[in-house]
Amino acid sequence: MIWDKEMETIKREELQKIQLERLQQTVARVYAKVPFYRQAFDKAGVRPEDIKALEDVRRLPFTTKDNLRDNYPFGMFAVPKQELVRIHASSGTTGKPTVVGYTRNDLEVWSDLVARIVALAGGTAEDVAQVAFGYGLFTGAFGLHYGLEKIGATVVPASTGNTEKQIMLMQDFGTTILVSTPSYALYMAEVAEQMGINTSRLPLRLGLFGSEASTEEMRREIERRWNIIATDNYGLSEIIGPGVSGECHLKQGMHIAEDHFLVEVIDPQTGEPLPYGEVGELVFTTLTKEALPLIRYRTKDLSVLNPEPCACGRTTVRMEKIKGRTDDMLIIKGVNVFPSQIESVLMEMEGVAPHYQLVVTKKGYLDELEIKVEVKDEWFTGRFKELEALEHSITQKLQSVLSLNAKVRLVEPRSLTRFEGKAKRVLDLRNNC
Ligand code: DLL
Repeated sequence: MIWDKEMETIKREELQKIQLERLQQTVARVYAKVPFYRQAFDKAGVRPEDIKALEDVRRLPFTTKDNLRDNYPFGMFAVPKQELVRIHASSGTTGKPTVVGYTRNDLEVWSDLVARIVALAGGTAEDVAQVAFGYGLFTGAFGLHYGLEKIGATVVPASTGNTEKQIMLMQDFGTTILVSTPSYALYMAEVAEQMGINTSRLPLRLGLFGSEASTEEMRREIERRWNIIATDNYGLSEIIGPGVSGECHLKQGMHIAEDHFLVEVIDPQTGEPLPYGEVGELVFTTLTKEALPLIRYRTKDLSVLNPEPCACGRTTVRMEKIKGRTDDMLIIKGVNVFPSQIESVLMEMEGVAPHYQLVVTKKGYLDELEIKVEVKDEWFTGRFKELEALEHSITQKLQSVLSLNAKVRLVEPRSLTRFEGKAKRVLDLRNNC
């Protein structure tokens, strides 16, 4: 089912007309209501009337997370506080979080966009959906919650943690959709297996996974462990939360809600726009947000856009799975590498469990990388020679595929930390060295 057929299958020229109209309105509104934008536009020498075509968006300055932080908590909002009906925040690892707000209309739009994501993946009113994202300031749980309700699914707001209980609820309530991060889905499968449950006998059929990067190899592993279809969806608090884009059942890229978000891909170094098909940083301009409209927000997420209409019938631009973040890239002995590339290599190796940790240290001026990899139960026989050979072949493979010179260390099954929310697989000790 296509949730909003008119918009999701719209002709490009018609879409662009709507986008331009909405862009002009947004630019005029932020110029009038948000002092930060008035100053930034004045400094860039651009006025709302200058936006005559969609390409003119390039004349506008970028917005960054730092801009939001500097205007903490409500300085970037375009409506008075009494018009806000919800506040969320994205968990900054250090310092103040990034605060985002919603008017009543923003919440309506948000739940509608998440309903699109659910329908895209194949969710229906018949489904029982267990939301295993943390309820709280994080946008994931509430975002999915209201979209699933809107479509008519039965929502189980399980939140994260208490994994054995999650599995019990899944069995007893007949959960058909699991909503979580990919890493938590994997951990849940492991716990279910330890509880002696045959996961393929459960009614679970579909995963709506997002909020963190995961590779195709990881998807296959989750699909195999749960015997489900695992779909990816993407979003970020600043733009709206989940609901920015999501995969359809064909799993050929995430359809972007372009009637609400204007997307660009830029060269992260120069800020120059890149054509379709090239990897770069995603930049979004909100087209309908009332409380927190953002102009050319730099996501730091790297992806590729594909404008080809999809076999599912939708015409919206698709973005490939996120390849990494500009601030995620490791430079190990002169070789640039993203954690996702390492994950892809590891997951292809026999004997390796889908749990790993990347430990980055500094020796002199050079960064060094140690990769801790869990061995599968059946491989952990204690025969030293075999383990040594496995370690060697992983090292070789990383060397040949990624030219990466890293130290591989095999560790016992179930010895690495498991994650209930976003996985933290990189341990950066460079400042401690
Ligand atoms: O993670 C929103 C969300 C919740 C999306 C639930 C999907 C499902 P933030 O906490 O603000 O918002 O984190 C946003 O998470 O810039 C990406 O780096 C990363 N991210 C989100 N979805 C994906 C995905 C939510 N599908 C940041 N693949 C973004 C890769 C993702 N990375």
